[in-house]
Amino acid sequence: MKKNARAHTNIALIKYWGKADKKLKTPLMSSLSMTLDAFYTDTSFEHGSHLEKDTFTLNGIKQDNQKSKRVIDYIHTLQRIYGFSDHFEINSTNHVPTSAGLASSASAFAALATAFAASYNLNLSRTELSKLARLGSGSATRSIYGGFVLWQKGKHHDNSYALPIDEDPNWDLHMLAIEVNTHEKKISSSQGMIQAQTSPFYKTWLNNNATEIAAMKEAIENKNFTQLGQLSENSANEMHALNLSAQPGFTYFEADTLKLITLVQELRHQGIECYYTIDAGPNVKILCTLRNRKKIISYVHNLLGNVKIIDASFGPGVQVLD
Ligand code: 2P0
Repeated sequence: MKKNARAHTNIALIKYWGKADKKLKTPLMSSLSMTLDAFYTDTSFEHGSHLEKDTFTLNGIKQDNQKSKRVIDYIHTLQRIYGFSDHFEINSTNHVPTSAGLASSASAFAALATAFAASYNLNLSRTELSKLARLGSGSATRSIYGGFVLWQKGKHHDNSYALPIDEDPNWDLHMLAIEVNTHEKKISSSQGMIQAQTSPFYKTWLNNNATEIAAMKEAIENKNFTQLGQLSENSANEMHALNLSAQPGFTYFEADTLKLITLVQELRHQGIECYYTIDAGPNVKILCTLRNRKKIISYVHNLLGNVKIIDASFGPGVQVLD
C-alpha cells in the first residue's frame, strides 16, 4: 500500500550535540525544539511484491546507490524490527534547503518513519514513531510533534523519544531563517558532534543540560520571550564554543554568520529584542516577536543585501496525507 506523510522540520532551542549510541542515535543530553511551519518534507512509501528493487527518489531525481544508502539501510532496519522484507519505493520532496543547517534530516526521517508505519498499517503511537524517526536521524525524533517539543534523552531505545510540551502555542513567536549559504556542509553533524566531544568543556556542558532544559520549560510555560531567547542563544553559543575548542577545533561559522551575530547584539542595544540560534551550518535563525519582525528583516537586508530570509512560526506535528 502506498502512503504519503508530511513532517515539518524543527530547530533546537536547547541543542542536541552528541550521541550515547551511534547506531540507536540515543543522545547524551535532552534537547528542546520548536517545530516550524515554513519547512517540511512530503514522503510517500510503497512496498510490495510487484516491486523489483528498493528505490529512493528525492525532489524528482532517482538517487544512485551511494546517495540512497542511508535511507535504504534505514528502511531495512525498520523492516527487520517488524519482520518485513519486501521491496519498496520511496519518493520524497523536500521543502527545505538540504544540508545547510536547516535540519532537512529532521523532517525527512520523521516523514519517512510515518509513511513506512502507515504503509504497513502498523498503527503506531506517536511515541513509537518518535523512536523510529530517531533511528534515522536524531533531530527527527522531535519532528513527530508540533510546537515546542522535548526529546528526553533516555538510556536506551525504549525510553529515548520526544514529548510534546505545547503543540499549538498561542504565542506570536517568529523565527527568521537567514540563508547565508545553502551549500552542503563540509563537516556532517554526525562527525561534528563526535569531534566536539574532544573539547575540555564538553562535560561541563552535559552537566548543565538538566538545568537548561528546566529553565526553558519554565520560559515556555510563562511565555517569557526574554528568558526563552537568552537560553536559546546561550545553548547555541555553548554548542559552537565546543566546536571551536575541540581538538582540532572547527566551526560552521562564516563571515556573514558573525555579522549577523553582531547585528542581533546591536539591535538588542537599540531596544529591538531578538536572539539568534545557529545549527550545524552557517545560517542564522533570529527569534523575535511579530512587533519587530519587519524592522529586523530590513536591517538584515541592509547588512547582507538580497539574502533570502524565511519567516517561520510554529508548525504542526507529522501527518499522514493519504
Ligand atoms: C539539534 N543538530 O538539536 C542539533 C543542533 C544540529 C545542531 O541534530 O546524526 O541530523 O542524524 O542524529 O539530527 C543535526 O544533526 O544528526 C542536529 P544525526 P542530525 O537539532
